[in-house]
Amino acid sequence: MKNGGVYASPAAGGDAGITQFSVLNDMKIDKQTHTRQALLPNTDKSWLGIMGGGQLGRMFAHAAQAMGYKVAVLEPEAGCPAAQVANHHLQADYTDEAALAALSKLASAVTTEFENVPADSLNLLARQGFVAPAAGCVSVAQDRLIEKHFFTRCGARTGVFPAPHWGVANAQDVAAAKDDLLPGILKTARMGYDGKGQTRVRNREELQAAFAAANGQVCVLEKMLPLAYEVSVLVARGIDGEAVVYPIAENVHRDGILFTTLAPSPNVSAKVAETAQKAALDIIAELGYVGVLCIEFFVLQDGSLVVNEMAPRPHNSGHYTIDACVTSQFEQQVRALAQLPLGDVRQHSPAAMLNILGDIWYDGESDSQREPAWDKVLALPGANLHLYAKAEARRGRKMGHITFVAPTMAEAQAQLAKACALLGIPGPEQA
Ligand code: AIR
Repeated sequence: MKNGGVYASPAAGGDAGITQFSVLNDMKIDKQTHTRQALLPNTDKSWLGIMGGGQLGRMFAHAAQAMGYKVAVLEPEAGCPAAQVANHHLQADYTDEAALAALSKLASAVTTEFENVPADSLNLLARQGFVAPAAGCVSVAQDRLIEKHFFTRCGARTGVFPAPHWGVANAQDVAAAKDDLLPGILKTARMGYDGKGQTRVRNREELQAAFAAANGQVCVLEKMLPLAYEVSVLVARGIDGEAVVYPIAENVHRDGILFTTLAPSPNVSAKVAETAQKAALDIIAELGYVGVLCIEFFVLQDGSLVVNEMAPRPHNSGHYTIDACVTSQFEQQVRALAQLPLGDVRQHSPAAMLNILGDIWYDGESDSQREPAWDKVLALPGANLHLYAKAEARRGRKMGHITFVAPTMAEAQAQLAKACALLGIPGPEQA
């Protein structure tokens, strides 16, 4: 997540764990709580708009169309995954005012599938129609420093805090970072997802080098914590303040990219699950957020919870909801956007989701490409294949996912392991 931004000058001092940027104290969130004015499907006006044309937009469009809505996508890339299925594609930059006006004219309500869509564009759209999540909410999630400040503020209520951290905007900030924050991870505050813009730093020299490599971008140094595992909580809130929370999911990353999600989390204790779900509900209410929000937490080796980051949209770790829950995260987003009652979040089967990255199109180190053996994967019991139809399979690029549903988690995990073997992906035990 997170993109190019504006900060006031850093105030002197500040504790590690609380950012030192004075602008953050001026953060205002315009809470949305109104009575519902449902946009019903199946009429001439039943158009929903999406900013961004990737896989999340594509799966949103599938859900919206299944319910009788038409979908318009604003995205600069021709033939992108969402445009291939949308009813209309406005091929333009996210800041193109004529395209934004055209989107407003067509769609009664607009959402975003990519947090790097400029908040100004969402604000512009909000002058003409309903936008969810609102620009103010998206901008909190676009910037790691603002986000951490917000989480720290919520901590009084949730009892869950972010990792100790320090904002780094210049050489003085590098020098002033407390030793206790090292070893740490230096992350660019804005622009970056799937591990992009993150560097591990063991000491101050490495911190200096990593900050220099960030080319003047504002960064945040986070203390490295003794993690046991990572979980995420998907929540959704309607415009009337009604909120729902999905079962807690457990995530494994490889090279900064989500590898697998198991839901419900096999490791989490009932107490930790309840704390995380309650924190997620507190956070979404505090934001006055409308739509689907995903919040990632670390569970530390001592069992305590740390809030990591949030995504103001459906999330990769929530893809299992398509095949394993009564209401998928994408249908939930449609419902929130159309101001309909939220759907049942009940999970009817344990689920194990495997991400499919572009790497498996390549034969070893060579540049030649081939289509993976989907027929073999689909012969596995409980396999649900989702491919995003991206024009180019690049190494490390998310091309699809497979969700295995089964009567037990152990069976779902066993099928996932077999799929890894068939596709030439090192399995869950071969980290
Ligand atoms: N996305 C949004 N934030 C994080 C991710 N992964 C999804 C969105 C976006 C797409 O990834 O759907 O449009 C971009 O994928 P790519 O492979 O083109 O970088």
